[in-house]
Amino acid sequence: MTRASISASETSREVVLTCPLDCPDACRLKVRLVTGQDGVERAVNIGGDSRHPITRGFACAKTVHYPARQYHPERPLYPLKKVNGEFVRVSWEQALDDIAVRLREILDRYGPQSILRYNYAGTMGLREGSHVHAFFRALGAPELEETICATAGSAAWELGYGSPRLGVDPEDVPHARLILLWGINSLTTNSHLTPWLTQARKNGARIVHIDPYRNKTSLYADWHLKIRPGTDAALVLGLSRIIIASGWHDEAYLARAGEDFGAFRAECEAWSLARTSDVTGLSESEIQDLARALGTTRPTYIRVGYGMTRHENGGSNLRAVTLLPALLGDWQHRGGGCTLTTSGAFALNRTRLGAAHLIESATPRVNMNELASALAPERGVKALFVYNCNPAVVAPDSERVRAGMARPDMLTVVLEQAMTESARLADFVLPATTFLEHADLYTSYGHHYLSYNDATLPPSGEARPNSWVFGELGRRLGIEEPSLYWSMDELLTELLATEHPHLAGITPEKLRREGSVRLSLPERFLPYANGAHTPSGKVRFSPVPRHTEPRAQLNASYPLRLLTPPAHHFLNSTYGNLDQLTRAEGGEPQVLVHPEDARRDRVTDGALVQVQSETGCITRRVRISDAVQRGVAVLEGTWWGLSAPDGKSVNALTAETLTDLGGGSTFHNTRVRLVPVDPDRQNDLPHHPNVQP
Ligand SMILES: Nc1nc2c(c(=O)[nH]1)N[C@H]1C(S)=C(S)[C@@H](COP(=O)(O)OP(=O)(O)OC[C@H]3O[C@@H](n4cnc5c(=O)[nH]c(N)nc54)[C@H](O)[C@@H]3O)O[C@H]1N2
Ligand SMILES: Nc1nc2c(c(=O)[nH]1)N[C@H]1C(S)=C(S)[C@@H](COP(=O)(O)OP(=O)(O)OC[C@H]3O[C@@H](n4cnc5c(=O)[nH]c(N)nc54)[C@H](O)[C@@H]3O)O[C@H]1N2
Ligand code: SF4
Ligand SMILES: [Mo]
Repeated sequence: MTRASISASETSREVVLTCPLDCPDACRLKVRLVTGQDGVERAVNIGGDSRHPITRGFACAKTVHYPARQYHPERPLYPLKKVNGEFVRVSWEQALDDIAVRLREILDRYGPQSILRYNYAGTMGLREGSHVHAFFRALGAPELEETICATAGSAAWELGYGSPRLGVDPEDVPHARLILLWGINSLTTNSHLTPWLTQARKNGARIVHIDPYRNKTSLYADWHLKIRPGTDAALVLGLSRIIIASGWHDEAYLARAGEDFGAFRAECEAWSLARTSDVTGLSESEIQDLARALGTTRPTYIRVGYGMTRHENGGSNLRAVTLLPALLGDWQHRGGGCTLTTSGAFALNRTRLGAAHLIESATPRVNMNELASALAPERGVKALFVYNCNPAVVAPDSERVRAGMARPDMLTVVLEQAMTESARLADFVLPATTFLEHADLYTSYGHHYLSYNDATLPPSGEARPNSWVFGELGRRLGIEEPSLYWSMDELLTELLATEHPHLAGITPEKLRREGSVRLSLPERFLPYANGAHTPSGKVRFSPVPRHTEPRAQLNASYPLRLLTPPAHHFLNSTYGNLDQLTRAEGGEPQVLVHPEDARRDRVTDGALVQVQSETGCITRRVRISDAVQRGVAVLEGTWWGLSAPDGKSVNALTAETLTDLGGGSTFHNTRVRLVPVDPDRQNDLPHHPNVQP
């Protein structure tokens, strides 16, 4: 239904709500709601709020399609129970009673360590995303270490700067005169930074993109440096050697606010221009030009992404980059410095969020990147609860994850808004409400506005918020922990119960009234102008970041490094079931290969190939392109396996290998080879309904 087709008997209104998705922008969305002749109100149109300083009137290419997701014909609207391999509709009473009985048996026989939650940031809402963990913590279930995305970056940042992790205010970016977009495809993954970058460029800034392949951000930037994957620390050390030798570093800042700079300076000595060029794949003149630009342009703003951390040594690589603004003193200038995340500025009182106060040092822990192994029968997990997450697609070693979820002796419960491949593997699918249907509080990791959404639409079908489901299960199991049953109001009051200056004047009433409220930051927010939050109060250069080659080196058997970065039209696997968005991404997942690699491996443009790694094998169509460099293949997007020729996720190839810091994921670490699929055998591949003809 479009606006023009609203007839006289229909009424419409507009609300402004925060986008709940895992994206730094946390946009304020203008949602047009129309009440049809059937009396049911529906969201028909989504755009950006023009009054919001960050959203600036546009939603991204993905979320304008949210109504199609909300009303997707396959959205689960009733509880489903798998009986003899088929889903049958059951009542909530029956689903919850059955699950509670099974849980009681499992608890009595195997104890709480046999019950695992698996969740991530399908919603960024603090209630439906984080607070619901209270159920598992009250049971004493294992703690899930939420490492799939950000912990390598967090650990790297905290080594240098301590906690909380603070970043440059995006609204200050127009003051920068040199901008490095380093290991981030920001036009895709942080699109509401773009207007600030463009403003800076109008003010005279030069924009550089440092990324192994050419994507939207490289085309937007003034200069693209096609760095070899996993070599960012080498580049930083090589640049720093030139900067220090030229006297471009800020000695006064380093003396006042730096710790152990001498050790860093000594490490740089080993990085001659020739060696840096050899390791990074950049030319000597590229490195020299970048060093000069960095050394002589103040303020310099560096936007780093989590992307570059997804390598074996990704923590050290990111850490090296984040030290540059301390070397150059950029933190003292408005618009200068580095942003990994702005999330640390949201100084909420999180002590009892998700009943975190119940976690004990003896509580067993499961690193979420190691789900495939955690679900092996001998590990003793008997019940798996998945919410806000799609592990059958997004977790490493996804074929083994799928096998674990499907174990006949495993109770697998999936709370979902979409009939994902994870949901299809479940014993129970519990229909979840969307952000249009439940209230929540949202922080951001790309700006400094805290926002609140009311529940706007009634739930579709019998969908229920995650918080309702875990409250109902808690009652059935006799859980007495009060925080599990908190209302939105109670949680809001708790989270805002702090004297922290960033939250001064922010009350539940103000949030309700205004929807989105800027944190009470100082007029000039220069978080590390005088040091950091380490024990010494200084930016720590030791342990010195070093360059290390990955253990899994390329060789004749595995000549390509596979990168699997985000797609422009999906948000992780969210939106991967909408035809209009899979079409915009080319209809099916494709592997980008450099012409010379294609020639060597005898693969042709448009042909199907097997992509083989040490973990698994998938079938994909080849796109030959010089957007990638030699020795690197790129598969954009965590597509639904259902959209691929073989039904598998790209993560059938990726391994549980953890990063050097923070136990993070290594999605860009995989070495692969390509094996052409015999054209005569291409028709033998199983047919999958999502593949576009
Ligand atoms: N459209 C869209 N937006 C998204 C997402 C999405 O799926 N789609 N996902 C959201 C989520 S969950 C996150 S965590 C964020 C960030 O999501 P990330 O996956 O961290 O993506 P980026 O930060 O953009 O970084 C990806 C870029 O890093 C590059 N890269 C890979 N290895 C290296 C390396 O060794 N060195 C350097 N310099 N670069 C490297 C890749 O080529 C790619 O261009 O984006 C969020 N926004
Ligand atoms: N190969 C490869 N794999 C990757 C990445 C990569 O770059 N390459 N990126 C990684 C990164 S950075 C991340 S963050 C993870 C993300 O992985 P996930 O956190 O799994 O993110 P999504 O794939 O978007 O799936 C989120 C699911 O949550 C559901 N959901 C949303 N809101 C709610 C709600 O309120 N209630 C319930 N019950 N469900 C809800 C959505 O319908 C959706 O199916 O993937 C990782 N996987
Ligand atoms: S996904 Fe990101 S860019 Fe798109 S509307 Fe949501 S917050 Fe904004
Ligand atoms: Mo992420």
